[in-house]
Amino acid sequence: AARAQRAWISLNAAERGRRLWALGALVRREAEALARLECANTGKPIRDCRAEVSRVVEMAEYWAGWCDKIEGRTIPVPSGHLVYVRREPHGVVLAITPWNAPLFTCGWNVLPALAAGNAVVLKPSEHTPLTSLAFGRLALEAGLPEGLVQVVAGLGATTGQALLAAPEVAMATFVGGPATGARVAAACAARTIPCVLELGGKSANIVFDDADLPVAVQGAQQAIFAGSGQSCVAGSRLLVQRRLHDRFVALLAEASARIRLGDPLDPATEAGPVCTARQFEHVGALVEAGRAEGARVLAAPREGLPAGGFWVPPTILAGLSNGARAAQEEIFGPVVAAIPFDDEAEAITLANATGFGLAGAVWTRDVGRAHRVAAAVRAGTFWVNGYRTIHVSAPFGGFGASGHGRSSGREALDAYTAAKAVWVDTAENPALGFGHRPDIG
Ligand code: TXE
Repeated sequence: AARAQRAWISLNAAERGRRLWALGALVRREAEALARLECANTGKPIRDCRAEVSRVVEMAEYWAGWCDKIEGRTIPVPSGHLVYVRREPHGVVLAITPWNAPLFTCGWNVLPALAAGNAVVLKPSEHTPLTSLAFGRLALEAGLPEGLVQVVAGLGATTGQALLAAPEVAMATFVGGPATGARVAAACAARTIPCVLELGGKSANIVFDDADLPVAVQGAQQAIFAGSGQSCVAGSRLLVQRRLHDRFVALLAEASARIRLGDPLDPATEAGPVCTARQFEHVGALVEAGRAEGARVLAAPREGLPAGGFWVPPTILAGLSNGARAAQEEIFGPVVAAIPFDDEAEAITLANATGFGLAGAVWTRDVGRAHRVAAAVRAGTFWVNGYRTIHVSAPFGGFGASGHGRSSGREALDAYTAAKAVWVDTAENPALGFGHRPDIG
């Protein structure tokens, strides 16, 4: 990887861009095969897999465009030196990705690192490595130097940790759960290398009683039940103004019962099973914790589901307090905690009463309130009258336990490069020797 990175950076920037663009074109050419592979490996509905593959093409095109636009700047220092800043790639970046959106997170993390001039070693989740391995082959076919993108499949505690300890790895990016994120950060700290962490969330989806009701109900459904809730930005805490709360929960339960669960390969399927046995048990345990803490459990009927499989019907935990375990821990399944609030101040307090800070949303027709709430909620992404839209061109990342650093948009280039200041002495008679220049700090 280190050798390939030197070959990569010695190409001119426009050529690097052309090759990333070519990689995107190959992903487009293989889109259907990649989508089917992703579907088989994750159990995600094929229509979601198709959409995610097309987002990876979009990422490749976006980052291809950045390759020849990573510019420096000059700084008017008092000593009269010419000081310019170069953005240097770190060298070899290690990307560790999760199972919930394997190819999407592969593109999301690998492509900006390459655009910034790095090589990438990718360690996909042991549960879902297949599309990442296919992506590695496409990278070769696109003309990226051999070794520039390396996909190392294996377990996190062994392969992941070994890669984190490799002296060539100069930076790491991680997407996954908070406990693993802390381990990755500790391994990076031990080697004093930087890392970008994208961890979980317990995002607040706040509905005021002046919201457009049918649209907000549909939005709340999308927010938590899309991808069977296995989404880092899932709107897993539904805060509803008290006057509207019971009606909203009833409408949401009714709408959720109509979500088509079934064979992920069927194009009509809207939600699949959860991905792994472990996740299935985790979701079940948290629903039970919610019940034990007094939640009214509203689950869509299970009839008609294929036999076997880790099926969890869309589930609402109503009447929980915000401090309950099921309202605080990331469930990462199709389970939402519905919590009432009285006024704007309380909505903001509840939204921020979590260690996480990944995303959130507000539904209201009051434009002033929308902006006030957007400013007050501690989250890396916030939606007004919408949910779930993210794009490679906008910064994405978290506050607090949701991680740090930004993995998309131009902000990602700061993470994937380090600034180097070059000082050029332009004085006519530069004083030589130690301590002769009072103007130098
Ligand atoms: O993910 P892990 P898990 C949350 C979700 C879930 C919980 C645990 O709530 O229930 O995390 O999921 C690698 N050193 N999210 O256990 O462990 C691992 O091989 C280095 C939210 O499946 O975080 C995989 O490639 N690497 C999240 C990656 O880390 C290690 C997405 C993620 O696995 C490692 C996934 C170690 N010691 C889970 N241990 C989101 N918010 O998007 C594991 N890995």
